Amino acid sequence: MAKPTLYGADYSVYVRIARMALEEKGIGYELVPLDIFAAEGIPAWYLEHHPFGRIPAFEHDGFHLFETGAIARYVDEAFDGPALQPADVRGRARMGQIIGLLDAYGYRAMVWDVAVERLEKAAPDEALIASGLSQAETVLKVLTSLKAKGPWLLGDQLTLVDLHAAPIVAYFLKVAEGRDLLARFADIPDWYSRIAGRPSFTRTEKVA
Ligand SMILES: N[C@@H](CCC(=O)N[C@@H](CS)C(=O)NCC(=O)O)C(=O)O
Repeated sequence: MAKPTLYGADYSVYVRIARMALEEKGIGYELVPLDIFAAEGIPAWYLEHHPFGRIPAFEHDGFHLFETGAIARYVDEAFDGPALQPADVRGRARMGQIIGLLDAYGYRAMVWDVAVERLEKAAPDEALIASGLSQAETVLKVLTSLKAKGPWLLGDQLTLVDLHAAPIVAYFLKVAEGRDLLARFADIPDWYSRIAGRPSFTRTEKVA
């Protein structure tokens, strides 16, 4: 089968989620660099791949996709390798629920409102950070309550949920407020250490 292509940058949380899925499946892929924040703007050709101008976008054998959740599911189903989705209906429903809540309530609060605001701004907006932390606390509470018994978020099987959550949490942990908050949730730090030890995680770390 032809090698898939992923368009994106190594600093991106969502690109990393897609890359982790490819790595866990053991699939060779080409990462075409696309800096969404480049001073010269988003190249016009890229809008053919992603009309909303986000990263990543994906292509395999003439099949084009964007939206990381869809890319990761395609990668799991189109290629050989360990299954990254639960076999049972309720497990898959839980997977969809957690990925959905991370996208809707976790990413912006944890990555942008807390981590990027604290790390990148000369005069961080403390009210934004506080509201981001409050939302992050709810996300972590819910993750803790939905986490199944076992090493991974859905139990004994490593799934796309772990791969979706890890890059978001990793970004949040770049700042002290993120580390302090996470430490208050018994199971999640252990889960994080486990996923952070996977080659799919270390191989997709941003090179400084
Ligand atoms: N819903 C999209 C979100 C992708 C996304 O927001 N990517 C970020 C990088 S991590 C991005 O492209 N940001 C550019 C921007 O916000 O303009 C997905 O699931 O792929």
